[in-house]
Amino acid sequence: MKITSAAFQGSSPDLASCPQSTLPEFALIGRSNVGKSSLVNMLARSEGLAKVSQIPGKTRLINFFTINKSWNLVDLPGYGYAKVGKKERGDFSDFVADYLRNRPNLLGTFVLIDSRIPPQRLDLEFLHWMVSSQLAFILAFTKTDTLSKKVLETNIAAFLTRMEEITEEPPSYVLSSSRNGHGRGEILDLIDAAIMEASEASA
Ligand SMILES: Nc1nc2c(ncn2[C@@H]2O[C@H](COP(=O)(O)OP(=O)(O)OP(=O)(O)O)[C@@H](O)[C@H]2O)c(=O)[nH]1
Ligand SMILES: [Mg+2]
Repeated sequence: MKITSAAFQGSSPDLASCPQSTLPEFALIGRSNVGKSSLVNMLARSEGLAKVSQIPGKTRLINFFTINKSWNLVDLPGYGYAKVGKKERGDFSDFVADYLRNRPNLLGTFVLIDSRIPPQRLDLEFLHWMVSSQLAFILAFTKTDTLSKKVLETNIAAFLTRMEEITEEPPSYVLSSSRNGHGRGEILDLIDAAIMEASEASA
């Protein structure tokens, strides 16, 4: 898929105030700092479209971007944002749960996982919630530019092994780097295929 336009549509603090849209929508979720906003910019090839920060907890609202005037990409606030001095927030916001469960035009969700580190309890808890909520997802292992192929393979295998505790079905996954564009074509192809499939199903 060629990206010809990418436009910020607005930010919403809850599901009720999300822009009404019938366009197919794809959301990015994952722990704070995992690289959601960077991935929006990488996919759109538009630096600065979504705000990126080294400080976790940058994205606090549901941010909407319309790509090629034909589908939406949604940058969600991360979970596990730890405020200094406060207990780590394991639970993610109710409004994000509400969005994921009830947004009518949401077609796909990418759950971003930091490929550099061992499986994290917060990610596994979140994925457990996704599975028990019967929400489909694709895993996207981020920041692959920082690792050798061997370490990357080991880390992904470790994560997939832990996923077996959550679901019998092996999850679909992609590898990505916002630094070098790794995975961009594959993610856009998945989005393209999901849009095609949905339009055929509704025809
Ligand atoms: N090396 C490397 N760094 C990355 C990559 N993607 C993001 N980063 C860095 O990781 C940090 C967090 O990136 P963001 O895109 O803001 O992460 P986020 O998931 O949107 O974070 P919150 O909005 O806080 O939930 C920034 O310093 C980015 O430059 C990547 O693919 N490779
Ligand atoms: Mg962000």
